[in-house]
Amino acid sequence: MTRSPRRLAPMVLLLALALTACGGTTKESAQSENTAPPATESAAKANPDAPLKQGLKLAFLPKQINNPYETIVDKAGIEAAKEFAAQAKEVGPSDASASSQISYINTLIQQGQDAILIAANDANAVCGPLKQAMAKGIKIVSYDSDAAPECRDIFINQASSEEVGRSQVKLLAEMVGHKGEIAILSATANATNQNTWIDFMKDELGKPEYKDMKLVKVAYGDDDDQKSFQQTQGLLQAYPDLKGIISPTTVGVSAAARYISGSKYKGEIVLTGLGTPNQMRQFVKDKTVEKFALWNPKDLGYLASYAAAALASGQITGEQGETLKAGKLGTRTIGENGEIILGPPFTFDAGNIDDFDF
Ligand code: RAM
Repeated sequence: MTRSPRRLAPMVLLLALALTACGGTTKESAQSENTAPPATESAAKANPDAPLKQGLKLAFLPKQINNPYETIVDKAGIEAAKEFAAQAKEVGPSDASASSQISYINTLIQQGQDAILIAANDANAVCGPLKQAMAKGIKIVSYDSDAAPECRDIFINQASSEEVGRSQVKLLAEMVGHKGEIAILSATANATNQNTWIDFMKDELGKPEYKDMKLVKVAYGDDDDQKSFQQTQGLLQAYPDLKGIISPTTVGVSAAARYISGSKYKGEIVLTGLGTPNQMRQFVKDKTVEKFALWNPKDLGYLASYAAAALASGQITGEQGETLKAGKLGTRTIGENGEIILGPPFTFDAGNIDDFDF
């Protein structure tokens, strides 16, 4: 890889620090509103000099296992765990639902994992079981899609949620000439990450420069390839004047591209979103898609793995201001609400897509 989104990391770190400096609700204050914080958490004190424990058991619980994006993230996290002699694995459902994740959390508690890393399908529905895990001393790292802050120790966010939401609108607006009806094809209706991004998209669309753009529909493909394909077809039939679609999910944007590339809408409708270069390459080459964005999913898994180990070893507790030593990614500071931001979204197009292989 010659041009990596990772190179932009220092900028994001600055952004994260700037956001931190703005203040707001800290994880500590969020927890104090909770009537029953886990006893293990309130007593914990960070010891930055503690060595990483050997033989830690880490379990990645993605939104669903048959999502190529989640596979890249988790595989990289499992690889990273070898650097500190931990045993890491991935378990999870084949559908992106919170109820399916709950039974996995219960099993992981019984197995006595040292940390559970979860991409939550619903911020609140997984909260009860996660709290039970925390009460047993299991560290909880949310990554990709956050759980409610009181149900995890730290959230490894792939990019600033605000930056993702606003930049997706800007990208589409440039390509449709700031005019016309647009739609969003999302993942599941309860996905924390997509819903946060969509809120920022709506806020961005409220600015005067987008007065001639109208969001007509938010559709949900549930991060299921077939459903996302059908939802794309449905959107184009229901809204004949539609000019653009944003699909902020790798599953959705690739399914939408596949539908459009084989339809009469190719060349008529602008599609952008968040996709992996390997899934989107053919649709950029055949000119179905001009530009889309993402970050480095391997780094997300890597950073989450180090965060889990640092928590389980007592180096950090997840409080704002603590620093995480994250191997080749260097040192990261925990921002407000117990969040670490990986890096900014990166835009892929025909000129750079062949530089990437993930
Ligand atoms: C899909 C999932 C994931 C999201 C990416 C961009 O793979 O919905 O949560 O972060 O897209």
